[in-house]
Amino acid sequence: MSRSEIAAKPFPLSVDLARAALVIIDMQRDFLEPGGFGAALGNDVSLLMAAVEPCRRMLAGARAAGLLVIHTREGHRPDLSDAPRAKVERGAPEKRIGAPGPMGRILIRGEAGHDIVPALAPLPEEPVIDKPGKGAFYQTDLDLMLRNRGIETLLVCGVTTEVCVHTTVREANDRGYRCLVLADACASYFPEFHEVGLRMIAAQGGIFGWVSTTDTVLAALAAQDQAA
Ligand code: TIU
Repeated sequence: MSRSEIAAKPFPLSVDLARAALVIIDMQRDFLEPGGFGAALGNDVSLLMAAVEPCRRMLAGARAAGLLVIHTREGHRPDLSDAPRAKVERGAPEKRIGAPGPMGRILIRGEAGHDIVPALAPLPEEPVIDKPGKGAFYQTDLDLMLRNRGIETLLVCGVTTEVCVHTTVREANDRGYRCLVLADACASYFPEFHEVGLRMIAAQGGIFGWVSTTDTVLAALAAQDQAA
């Protein structure tokens, strides 16, 4: 497979698509749907729904091009043994991790709210990384999985831009992966944090990575398909 030049900020990124993976961060019902954790924290969850369609298009394009697709979910064991007290003991007790909510216990594995939204449901062969933290590398086997596949570049999308997407991109950058963040396929409860979060990634010559769009990356994937 040949290399593709993908237009991005702060400069075009040359990507070997055979060594690229799509990583979709935490597109879970708890964050996106009314009644979940995000809503319990007082957020307007409709802001996050804007990322679903771009993620769906990116997912379809990545699948068609044969890219490795990895999904992540933030959540904890039902006994909360993997949840630091410092993370759990925040906010009103009835809205904390593990508390009962309309979609089951908030951010608990196996509960309906912990699931990925139906539009982005993983296929059986697509790895799902269950992570106890904001970053997808912390206490998971993501790095091992990527190295076993020879992955060099991560196409990253999901929610929220400045929390789990940012933390994951920073972790990946320190581990030597090139991260291309798909701006329109990420979202935040705070539009200004989304904007500034993306600017922070591409600033200083791409201090954490590159920022592009779903359409730009889909066009690169399609061009590569035609060349093949
Ligand atoms: N996935 C993720 O970003 N987890 C969060 O808790 N995000 C918030 O913005 N709260």
